[in-house]
Amino acid sequence: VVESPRVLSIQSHVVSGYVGNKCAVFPLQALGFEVDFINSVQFSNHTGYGQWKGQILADTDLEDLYEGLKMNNLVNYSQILTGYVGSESFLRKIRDVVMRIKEKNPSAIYLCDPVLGDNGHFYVPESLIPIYQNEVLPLADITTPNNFELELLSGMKVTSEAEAMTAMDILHQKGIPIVVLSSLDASGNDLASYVSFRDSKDGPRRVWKTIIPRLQGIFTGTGDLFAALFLGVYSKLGKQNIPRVIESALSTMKVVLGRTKEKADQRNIPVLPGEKPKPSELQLVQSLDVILNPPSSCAAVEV
Ligand code: PLP
Ligand code: PXL
Repeated sequence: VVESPRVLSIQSHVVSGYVGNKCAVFPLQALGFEVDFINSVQFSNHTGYGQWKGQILADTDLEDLYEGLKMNNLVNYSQILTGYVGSESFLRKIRDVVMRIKEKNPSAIYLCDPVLGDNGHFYVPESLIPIYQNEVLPLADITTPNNFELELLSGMKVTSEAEAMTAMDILHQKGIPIVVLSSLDASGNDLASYVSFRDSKDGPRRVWKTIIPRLQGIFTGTGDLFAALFLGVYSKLGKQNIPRVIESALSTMKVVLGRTKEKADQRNIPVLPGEKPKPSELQLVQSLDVILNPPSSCAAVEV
Protein backbone atom coordinates (compact mmCIF):
# COMPACT_ATOMS: atom_id res chain seq x y z
CA VAL A 1 0.00 0.00 0.00
CA VAL A 2 1.38 3.40 -0.92
CA GLU A 3 0.61 5.92 1.81
CA SER A 4 0.20 9.62 0.95
CA PRO A 5 2.80 11.87 2.53
CA ARG A 6 1.43 13.14 5.84
CA VAL A 7 2.33 16.52 7.29
CA LEU A 8 1.95 17.55 10.92
CA SER A 9 1.44 21.33 10.98
CA ILE A 10 1.47 23.04 14.37
CA GLN A 11 0.44 26.66 13.83
CA SER A 12 -2.14 29.33 14.61
CA HIS A 13 -5.76 29.08 13.53
CA VAL A 14 -7.84 32.15 12.82
CA VAL A 15 -11.61 31.90 12.34
CA SER A 16 -11.61 34.74 9.82
CA GLY A 17 -8.73 35.37 7.46
CA TYR A 18 -5.38 33.79 6.72
CA VAL A 19 -2.33 33.23 8.91
CA GLY A 20 -0.68 30.06 10.21
CA ASN A 21 -2.62 26.87 9.50
CA LYS A 22 -5.20 28.80 7.47
CA CYS A 23 -2.35 29.59 5.04
CA ALA A 24 -0.71 26.16 5.14
CA VAL A 25 -3.44 23.52 5.16
CA PHE A 26 -5.23 24.41 1.92
CA PRO A 27 -2.14 24.58 -0.33
CA LEU A 28 -0.62 21.42 1.15
CA GLN A 29 -3.88 19.50 0.74
CA ALA A 30 -4.19 20.82 -2.82
CA LEU A 31 -0.68 19.48 -3.49
CA GLY A 32 -1.78 16.01 -2.36
CA PHE A 33 -0.55 15.91 1.22
CA GLU A 34 -2.58 14.56 4.09
CA VAL A 35 -2.41 17.38 6.62
CA ASP A 36 -2.86 16.74 10.34
CA PHE A 37 -3.01 20.15 11.98
CA ILE A 38 -2.81 21.23 15.57
CA ASN A 39 -4.00 24.76 16.25
CA SER A 40 -1.56 26.40 18.66
CA VAL A 41 -4.07 29.21 19.12
CA GLN A 42 -7.62 29.76 17.93
CA PHE A 43 -8.23 33.47 17.49
CA SER A 44 -11.12 35.30 15.87
CA ASN A 45 -8.67 37.03 13.50
CA HIS A 46 -4.96 37.81 13.27
CA THR A 47 -3.34 40.23 15.67
CA GLY A 48 -2.72 42.80 12.94
CA TYR A 49 -6.31 43.96 13.45
CA GLY A 50 -5.28 45.30 16.85
CA GLN A 51 -8.08 43.49 18.71
CA TRP A 52 -8.98 39.83 18.81
CA LYS A 53 -10.50 37.15 21.06
CA GLY A 54 -9.75 33.49 21.47
CA GLN A 55 -7.87 30.68 23.09
CA ILE A 56 -4.24 29.65 23.43
CA LEU A 57 -3.24 25.98 23.48
CA ALA A 58 -0.99 25.08 26.44
CA ASP A 59 2.09 22.89 26.15
CA THR A 60 0.22 20.27 28.21
CA ASP A 61 -2.62 20.33 25.64
CA LEU A 62 -0.12 19.68 22.84
CA GLU A 63 1.31 16.78 24.85
CA ASP A 64 -2.24 15.38 25.29
CA LEU A 65 -3.02 15.56 21.60
CA TYR A 66 0.27 13.91 20.70
CA GLU A 67 -0.35 11.16 23.29
CA GLY A 68 -3.80 10.52 21.82
CA LEU A 69 -2.35 10.21 18.33
CA LYS A 70 0.38 7.90 19.59
CA MET A 71 -2.06 5.61 21.42
CA ASN A 72 -3.69 4.95 18.08
CA ASN A 73 -0.48 4.66 16.11
CA LEU A 74 -1.27 7.85 14.18
CA VAL A 75 2.14 9.51 14.41
CA ASN A 76 3.72 8.38 11.16
CA TYR A 77 4.63 11.74 9.71
CA SER A 78 6.77 12.43 6.66
CA GLN A 79 6.85 16.22 7.17
CA ILE A 80 6.54 18.59 10.13
CA LEU A 81 5.78 22.31 9.78
CA THR A 82 5.92 24.88 12.57
CA GLY A 83 5.61 28.66 12.56
CA TYR A 84 4.67 31.36 15.06
CA VAL A 85 5.11 30.17 18.68
CA GLY A 86 4.46 32.61 21.53
CA SER A 87 5.95 30.93 24.61
CA GLU A 88 9.02 29.08 25.84
CA SER A 89 7.06 26.14 27.21
CA PHE A 90 5.17 25.58 23.93
CA LEU A 91 8.34 25.85 21.86
CA ARG A 92 10.06 23.26 24.10
CA LYS A 93 7.06 20.93 23.72
CA ILE A 94 7.28 21.31 19.95
CA ARG A 95 10.91 20.28 20.21
CA ASP A 96 9.86 17.13 22.11
CA VAL A 97 7.20 16.27 19.53
CA VAL A 98 9.61 16.76 16.61
CA MET A 99 12.19 14.57 18.34
CA ARG A 100 9.68 11.79 18.88
CA ILE A 101 8.45 11.93 15.28
CA LYS A 102 12.01 11.82 13.98
CA GLU A 103 12.86 8.86 16.22
CA LYS A 104 10.05 7.00 14.48
CA ASN A 105 10.87 8.26 11.00
CA PRO A 106 14.43 9.59 10.74
CA SER A 107 13.77 10.79 7.19
CA ALA A 108 10.84 13.04 8.23
CA ILE A 109 11.48 16.57 6.93
CA TYR A 110 11.08 19.35 9.49
CA LEU A 111 10.58 22.91 8.23
CA CYS A 112 10.97 25.36 11.10
CA ASP A 113 9.90 28.94 10.39
CA PRO A 114 11.64 30.63 13.34
CA VAL A 115 9.15 33.45 13.81
CA LEU A 116 10.60 36.18 16.03
CA GLY A 117 9.56 39.44 14.39
CA ASP A 118 10.24 41.73 11.47
CA ASN A 119 11.85 45.09 10.77
CA GLY A 120 13.47 45.37 14.19
CA HIS A 121 10.22 44.62 16.02
CA PHE A 122 9.59 41.44 18.08
CA TYR A 123 6.30 39.48 17.90
CA VAL A 124 7.42 36.99 20.57
CA PRO A 125 9.47 37.05 23.80
CA GLU A 126 13.17 37.49 23.08
CA SER A 127 13.82 34.53 25.37
CA LEU A 128 12.80 32.27 22.46
CA ILE A 129 16.01 33.12 20.56
CA PRO A 130 18.38 30.77 22.45
CA ILE A 131 15.73 28.02 22.45
CA TYR A 132 15.50 28.20 18.65
CA GLN A 133 19.29 28.39 18.37
CA ASN A 134 20.21 25.56 20.69
CA GLU A 135 17.22 23.27 20.96
CA VAL A 136 14.89 23.58 17.97
CA LEU A 137 16.92 24.54 14.89
CA PRO A 138 19.38 21.64 15.31
CA LEU A 139 16.40 19.37 14.49
CA ALA A 140 15.34 21.32 11.39
CA ASP A 141 15.98 20.24 7.80
CA ILE A 142 14.78 23.57 6.43
CA THR A 143 14.50 26.98 8.05
CA THR A 144 12.98 30.15 6.60
CA PRO A 145 14.07 33.22 8.59
CA ASN A 146 13.40 36.74 7.39
CA ASN A 147 16.24 39.31 7.50
CA PHE A 148 15.59 40.28 11.15
CA GLU A 149 15.30 36.64 12.26
CA LEU A 150 18.49 35.67 10.41
CA GLU A 151 20.35 38.43 12.26
CA LEU A 152 19.04 37.37 15.67
CA LEU A 153 19.69 33.66 15.12
CA SER A 154 23.15 34.07 13.60
CA GLY A 155 24.18 36.85 15.99
CA MET A 156 25.36 39.16 13.18
CA LYS A 157 24.03 42.09 11.13
CA VAL A 158 22.72 41.24 7.66
CA THR A 159 22.85 44.34 5.48
CA SER A 160 24.38 42.91 2.29
CA GLU A 161 24.52 39.77 0.21
CA ALA A 162 27.97 38.96 1.61
CA GLU A 163 26.71 39.20 5.19
CA ALA A 164 23.66 37.10 4.29
CA MET A 165 25.97 34.39 2.95
CA THR A 166 27.98 34.33 6.20
CA ALA A 167 24.90 34.41 8.42
CA MET A 168 23.21 31.57 6.52
CA ASP A 169 26.36 29.50 6.96
CA ILE A 170 26.25 30.09 10.71
CA LEU A 171 22.83 28.38 10.62
CA HIS A 172 24.25 25.50 8.54
CA GLN A 173 26.82 25.06 11.30
CA LYS A 174 23.92 24.36 13.69
CA GLY A 175 23.14 21.37 11.49
CA ILE A 176 20.42 22.75 9.16
CA PRO A 177 20.95 21.66 5.53
CA ILE A 178 18.62 24.22 3.90
CA VAL A 179 18.46 27.88 4.92
CA VAL A 180 16.06 30.13 3.04
CA LEU A 181 16.27 33.90 3.48
CA SER A 182 12.87 34.88 2.15
CA SER A 183 13.87 38.47 1.49
CA LEU A 184 17.08 40.43 1.96
CA ASP A 185 16.12 43.88 3.23
CA ALA A 186 19.06 45.44 1.38
CA SER A 187 17.69 44.35 -2.00
CA GLY A 188 15.98 47.71 -2.76
CA ASN A 189 12.95 47.81 -5.05
CA ASP A 190 13.35 44.15 -5.89
CA LEU A 191 12.84 41.31 -3.48
CA ALA A 192 15.89 39.04 -3.42
CA SER A 193 15.50 35.59 -1.86
CA TYR A 194 18.38 33.23 -1.13
CA VAL A 195 18.45 29.48 -0.65
CA SER A 196 21.61 28.03 0.80
CA PHE A 197 22.18 24.28 0.74
CA ARG A 198 24.84 22.44 2.71
CA ASP A 199 24.09 18.81 3.43
CA SER A 200 26.78 18.47 6.09
CA LYS A 201 28.58 21.12 8.13
CA ASP A 202 31.83 20.86 6.18
CA GLY A 203 30.38 19.53 2.91
CA PRO A 204 30.10 21.50 -0.34
CA ARG A 205 27.75 24.46 -0.31
CA ARG A 206 25.52 25.89 -3.05
CA VAL A 207 23.49 29.10 -2.93
CA TRP A 208 20.83 30.40 -5.33
CA LYS A 209 19.38 33.88 -5.56
CA THR A 210 15.96 34.66 -7.00
CA ILE A 211 14.64 38.14 -7.67
CA ILE A 212 11.00 39.11 -7.92
CA PRO A 213 9.48 42.62 -7.90
CA ARG A 214 8.67 43.88 -4.39
CA LEU A 215 5.00 44.74 -4.04
CA GLN A 216 3.94 47.78 -2.08
CA GLY A 217 1.72 46.92 0.83
CA ILE A 218 2.45 44.52 3.62
CA PHE A 219 0.22 41.53 3.92
CA THR A 220 -0.05 39.21 6.89
CA GLY A 221 0.50 35.49 6.42
CA THR A 222 2.95 35.77 3.48
CA GLY A 223 5.77 34.08 5.39
CA ASP A 224 3.41 31.30 6.51
CA LEU A 225 2.20 30.65 2.97
CA PHE A 226 5.74 30.75 1.60
CA ALA A 227 6.95 28.18 4.17
CA ALA A 228 4.06 25.80 3.36
CA LEU A 229 4.66 26.07 -0.39
CA PHE A 230 8.41 25.58 0.02
CA LEU A 231 7.89 22.47 2.16
CA GLY A 232 5.28 21.02 -0.20
CA VAL A 233 7.23 21.56 -3.40
CA TYR A 234 10.55 20.53 -1.82
CA SER A 235 8.99 17.30 -0.60
CA LYS A 236 7.93 16.52 -4.18
CA LEU A 237 11.06 17.62 -6.06
CA GLY A 238 13.82 16.80 -3.56
CA LYS A 239 17.25 18.26 -2.86
CA GLN A 240 18.42 17.73 -6.44
CA ASN A 241 15.96 20.40 -7.58
CA ILE A 242 16.28 23.21 -5.04
CA PRO A 243 16.33 25.99 -7.69
CA ARG A 244 13.03 24.67 -9.11
CA VAL A 245 11.55 24.58 -5.59
CA ILE A 246 12.26 28.25 -4.85
CA GLU A 247 11.16 29.31 -8.35
CA SER A 248 7.87 27.48 -7.91
CA ALA A 249 7.19 28.80 -4.41
CA LEU A 250 8.02 32.40 -5.34
CA SER A 251 6.07 32.27 -8.62
CA THR A 252 2.98 31.19 -6.71
CA MET A 253 3.58 33.86 -4.03
CA LYS A 254 3.92 36.52 -6.71
CA VAL A 255 0.47 35.74 -8.14
CA VAL A 256 -1.23 35.39 -4.73
CA LEU A 257 0.22 38.70 -3.53
CA GLY A 258 -0.61 40.38 -6.84
CA ARG A 259 -4.25 39.27 -6.56
CA THR A 260 -4.35 40.30 -2.89
CA LYS A 261 -3.06 43.75 -3.72
CA GLU A 262 -5.48 44.12 -6.63
CA LYS A 263 -8.39 43.19 -4.35
CA ALA A 264 -7.15 45.57 -1.65
CA ASP A 265 -6.88 48.44 -4.14
CA GLN A 266 -10.38 47.73 -5.52
CA ARG A 267 -12.04 47.69 -2.10
CA ASN A 268 -10.78 51.18 -1.48
CA ILE A 269 -13.21 51.54 1.42
CA PRO A 270 -13.84 55.12 2.54
CA VAL A 271 -12.44 55.37 6.03
CA LEU A 272 -13.80 57.68 8.69
CA PRO A 273 -11.26 60.09 10.16
CA GLY A 274 -9.16 58.28 12.75
CA GLU A 275 -10.40 54.86 11.63
CA LYS A 276 -7.87 52.38 10.30
CA PRO A 277 -8.62 50.52 7.06
CA LYS A 278 -9.42 46.83 7.49
CA PRO A 279 -6.43 44.58 6.79
CA SER A 280 -6.56 42.81 3.42
CA GLU A 281 -6.46 39.04 3.68
CA LEU A 282 -4.54 36.81 1.27
CA GLN A 283 -6.49 35.72 -1.82
CA LEU A 284 -5.70 32.09 -1.16
CA VAL A 285 -8.68 29.99 -2.22
CA GLN A 286 -8.90 32.21 -5.29
CA SER A 287 -5.38 31.05 -6.21
CA LEU A 288 -5.81 27.28 -6.40
CA ASP A 289 -4.87 27.46 -10.09
CA VAL A 290 -1.36 28.78 -9.40
CA ILE A 291 -0.85 26.51 -6.38
CA LEU A 292 -1.43 23.56 -8.72
CA ASN A 293 0.38 25.07 -11.71
CA PRO A 294 2.90 27.72 -10.67
CA PRO A 295 3.63 29.97 -13.65
CA SER A 296 7.31 30.11 -14.48
CA SER A 297 7.94 33.75 -13.62
CA CYS A 298 11.37 33.93 -12.00
CA ALA A 299 14.76 32.25 -12.24
CA ALA A 300 17.01 30.99 -9.45
CA VAL A 301 20.61 31.89 -10.30
CA GLU A 302 23.55 30.29 -8.53
CA VAL A 303 25.74 32.78 -6.64
N1 PLP B 1 7.05 38.92 0.00
C1 PLP B 1 7.25 37.85 -0.80
C2 PLP B 1 7.09 37.98 -2.27
C3 PLP B 1 7.60 36.62 -0.26
O1 PLP B 1 7.75 35.57 -1.05
C4 PLP B 1 7.73 36.51 1.12
C5 PLP B 1 8.09 35.22 1.62
O2 PLP B 1 8.21 34.85 2.71
C6 PLP B 1 7.51 37.62 1.93
C7 PLP B 1 7.18 38.81 1.31
C8 PLP B 1 7.48 37.58 3.41
O3 PLP B 1 8.65 37.42 4.04
P1 PLP B 1 8.65 37.46 5.64
O4 PLP B 1 7.22 37.61 6.09
O5 PLP B 1 9.20 36.14 6.04
O6 PLP B 1 9.48 38.64 5.98
O1 PXL C 1 1.57 35.11 10.48
C1 PXL C 1 1.95 35.03 11.77
C2 PXL C 1 0.83 35.00 12.74
C3 PXL C 1 0.56 33.83 13.39
N1 PXL C 1 -0.41 33.71 14.31
C4 PXL C 1 -1.18 34.74 14.64
C5 PXL C 1 -0.98 35.98 14.02
C6 PXL C 1 0.05 36.12 13.04
C7 PXL C 1 0.26 37.40 12.40
O2 PXL C 1 -0.39 38.38 12.66
O3 PXL C 1 -1.75 37.01 14.36
C8 PXL C 1 -2.25 34.55 15.65
